[in-house]
Formats: sequence, C-alpha cells, structure tokens
Amino acid sequence: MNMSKLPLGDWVDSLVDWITVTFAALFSFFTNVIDGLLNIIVEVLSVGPPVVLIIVLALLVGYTSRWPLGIFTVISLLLVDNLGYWESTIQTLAIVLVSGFFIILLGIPIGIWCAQNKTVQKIVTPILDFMQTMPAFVYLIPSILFFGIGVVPGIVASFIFAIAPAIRMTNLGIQEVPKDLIEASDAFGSTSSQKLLKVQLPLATPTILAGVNQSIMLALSMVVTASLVGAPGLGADVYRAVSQINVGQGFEAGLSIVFIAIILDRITQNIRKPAYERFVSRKIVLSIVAILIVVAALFNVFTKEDAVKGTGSEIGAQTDYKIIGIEPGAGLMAQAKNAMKDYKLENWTLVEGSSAAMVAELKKAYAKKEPIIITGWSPHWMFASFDLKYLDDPNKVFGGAEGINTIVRKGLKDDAPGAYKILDQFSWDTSDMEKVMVDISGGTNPTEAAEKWIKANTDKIAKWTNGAQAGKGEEIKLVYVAWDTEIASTNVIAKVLEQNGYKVTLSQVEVGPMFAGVANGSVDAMVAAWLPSTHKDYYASYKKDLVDLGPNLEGTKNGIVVPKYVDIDSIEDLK
Ligand code: PBE
Repeated sequence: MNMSKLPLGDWVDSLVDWITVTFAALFSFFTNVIDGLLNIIVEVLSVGPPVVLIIVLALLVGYTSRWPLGIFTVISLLLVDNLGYWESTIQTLAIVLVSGFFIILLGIPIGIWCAQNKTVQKIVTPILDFMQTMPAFVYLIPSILFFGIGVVPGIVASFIFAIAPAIRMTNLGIQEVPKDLIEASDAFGSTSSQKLLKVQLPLATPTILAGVNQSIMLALSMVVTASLVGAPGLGADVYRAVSQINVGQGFEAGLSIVFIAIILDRITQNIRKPAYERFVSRKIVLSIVAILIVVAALFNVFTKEDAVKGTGSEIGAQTDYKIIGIEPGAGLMAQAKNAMKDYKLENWTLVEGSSAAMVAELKKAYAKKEPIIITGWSPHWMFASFDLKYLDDPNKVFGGAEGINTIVRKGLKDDAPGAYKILDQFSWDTSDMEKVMVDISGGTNPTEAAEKWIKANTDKIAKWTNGAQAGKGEEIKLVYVAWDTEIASTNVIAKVLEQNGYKVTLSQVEVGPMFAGVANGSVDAMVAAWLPSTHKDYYASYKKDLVDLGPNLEGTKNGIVVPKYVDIDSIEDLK
C-alpha cells in the first residue's frame, strides 16, 4: 500500500509556531516569574559560606531521618564543596526546588479534583500517561521556543515530566480513604470542604507525600537533560564531561547528584514523621526553617547593592551579559572562553546548550529585533537567512581561517581501500556546503538534500570516486556532531559511499566521543575535524591513533556573532 505520509510533524510545527507568537507575552511573563523565583532561591541558598547551608541541611536531614544520615550529609556536602561543585550544587538544588514548588502548587489540587470528579480523572489520566512516556527530550524543543534558552525551558520540561506522580498519588490517597469514614463525616453533616480538609487530606497525606517525593526525584533526574538547553548546575557539568570524555569530572558531578538525591529523598520522605519529633516538634522545626529563609532573603536584599554587575556596558545590560553558546565540548566554546578571559569580560556568562538551541534563540531575538550575542561559525546557513556580522577580534583569539579535515581510523586503508580512497579525495568548497545547509534548514531532510546536491555536482563526485574500487556491501561507520556544517558534509559523503557499494551507518555523538571513537576504531571515519585551531586539544590527545587525510574544505571561520542591527563592531565593545 502506498499512502503518503501524514503531515503530523508539520501540524505540530504550525501549532507550536502559532502558540509561540500568540502567547509570547504570557511566556515572557512566565519566564520572568520562574527566573525571578530561581534567582531568589539561589541567593537565599548561597547567602553565607557553604558551611552554613551544610549545617542547616545536616540538621534537617538528621532531624527527619536520624543522626547517622545527618553526619552523612555533612561529609558528603563537604566533599562536594571540596571537589569544586558547590555552585553547581546550589543551582541544581534551586532548579529542583522551583520545579518541586510548581509541582506541589498544581499537582495536589489537580489530584484532588481528579479524586472528586470521575470525568476529570478520565481526561487527566491519559494525559498523564502521555506526559510520562513521551521522551523528556521532546519537551525541550517547544520549551526553547516558548521560554528561550537557559534554565527556564529546563524547569518547564522537568515540571511536565515530573508532575504525574504527585497528581496520581494525591488522587489515589484520597480515593483510598475508607468509605465508612466518609459516611461518618457525611452523617455529621460536614460540608465537602470540611470533609476534604479534615478527613480526606489528613488521611491521604502519607500517599500524597510519597507522590511529591517521587516527583522531586524525577525532577532531579531531569537536570542532565535540562542542561542541553542551557540550564546550569551539576547536569551541565555531567553534559560537559560527556562531551569532552572527561571520566573523572563526570564521576565527580554524578556523585554530587547522587548526594543531593539522597538528601532530598530523606527529607521529603520523613518530614511527615521526623525521627526526633519527640524531642522537638515538627512545627518548631518548620518555623525555624521558615525564619531562616526569611532572614536570608532579607539579608540578601540589604547586601545586594554591591552585587550589581560591574560598571557594565549598554549592550551587556540589554543582553543580560549572556553570550549564547553551543555544545559545551565544541572547540568554539573553548575559544569563546579564552576570548572572555583575553578581553576581560568578567561579568559575562557563556551559556552552554546546543547548536540547535542557539539557532532557535537567534531566530526568536531576530524576529523581535532584540539584541543577542552568539558564538557562530561559517560556513553556516544562518548568514544567508539573517543579516549577521562577526565582531572584530583584534587579539586573534579565534584564530584565522582554517579548514575541516577528514580523519579515519587506523587500518581502514587495508579493510576498505575503496572507501578510504573516496574519503581521501573528498573535497569541496564552502559554497557547496552552504547549498546543502540552506536546503536542510529550509526543511528538506539531510539525506534528500545530500542527494540533490550530488545530482547537481556529478563532476565533483567523479573526482572523489576516481580510481576507487567499488565496495561489496562492507559497512562503513561515520561519526559526526549535530552541527549544521557536519550534518551537511557527513550526509553527502555517506551518500557517495553508499552509491559506491558501501553500507553506511551514521552515528551522532558529542565532539569528544567523535575523536575517541575514530581513535579506538569503533567507528571508521569523520569529516568534521576543525583544524589547526578549533579542535587542537582533541587532535593532540588522539593524534597518535588517527589517520589524518587532510582538509576536505578550507576557509572556515569562528567567532562572536551579532545581528547587524546590534550597534557594536568589536569584541572589545562588550567590555
Ligand atoms: N563548530 C564550529 C565546531 C567547529 C567550529 C561548532 C562547527 C566546534 O566548535 O567544535
């Protein structure tokens, strides 16, 4: 049967576009609220030196879950601080607390409503199933469009992913209240709100809290995912470690997440029946915590003056001192960090995320003619779609023009001489690559865009395949990073290899794993090594296990990019 594909994805795209435009004001309101709340929490948590918070948390954990766990809290958090993950930990805690706050705020009432109204329950249950099983990554995509890059889309995605248990367990807890108790309270003539507040909720509390506990754990499990769209904290540390294959850092940051999980889990699990309730009542402890929070917040308000960012530039104030970056492992990011040091941009932050998120943010700002600063590179279709300019780099931190090399594993020449030859002869211009990129950005899928370019450039292909013996269905594994440039080149060379008798598989990974994969021979080749400067660190660490076939393209450039309507010309103007 030959039925054309349902344009479901297109419909969702249009819907999301429509929502983005129509509710722009509402979204920016939410963004400000969530961001504001998060900042307050971060400030409150970091009001004193780390020990202060460590002691408070240890006392709280000890009180709810006995002293050994209190001691564990002290030791584990001191370790986290010692390893240098304190700031990230605060960020992560704040993210989880904000998600948790909204989960409780909405989850419990919705759960109650479900328990009281069968129709509502029938509608909500499948929605919850959907929310829980849809891969959490998927929520990030519209979240970026609605809320921009940074911590807010991460919190929103965590919230959607994590709210289900709170709703379900509230519903369950209330429904499980024994019928005879309900009947008794009806018999005494209590109103439904009396029944709810005096009978149902108190009896359902253990179940409800179990749900909240699960929701908070789920929210914590989202922090790594959230870092893909720029949420800071331990998740970002883990993501960075993956993208640079830094085993040690990955372990340290991961361990810190485990500690936070244990601490949050014990507090939320035991807060209803604290271990030492007979010594100090729960009311007193909760009041002390509340007072501490208020004191910390007030303290903050009074000391805030000095925290205002430097003297500051105008453009800094307009962009919140943010440079929108891409994948943390990208060479461009290392260069941007060097540039920030070199040009003394101390009060600026480089937001880590992904190339796709960066472009989404650029699109959004561009549509509203708002100032935005990004890390950019060419060739890239964004220069064709938007009026952009590179900021001058008088100190030459971003290096000059360079090229993209093809690199293959040792032994490929003997195992698949034909493929090796094609890869070796693969070479094109920036204008070729741009054509493919523009098609892809316009919605053509990468394979088709590659085919189209190949059909139109048979002379070039003839040169690449000249003298190469045809394959007999051998498998060639190509590896790449989802940068627009590499999506284009990798798909083109993959198609050419396929047309010459090879079975090609593509794997998309982070930059560190890309180099490591070719070096350890688990994949055959990549056409994505930006040299001599961008990837020099990766190249240096894996060089001895790689076969470098030289550039397949020359004349690339990296730098800090702004739309032309932004009134600065040099990185120095950011100061
Ligand atoms: N980039 C830009 C790669 C190479 C230059 C994103 C395509 C990187 O920064 O690692």
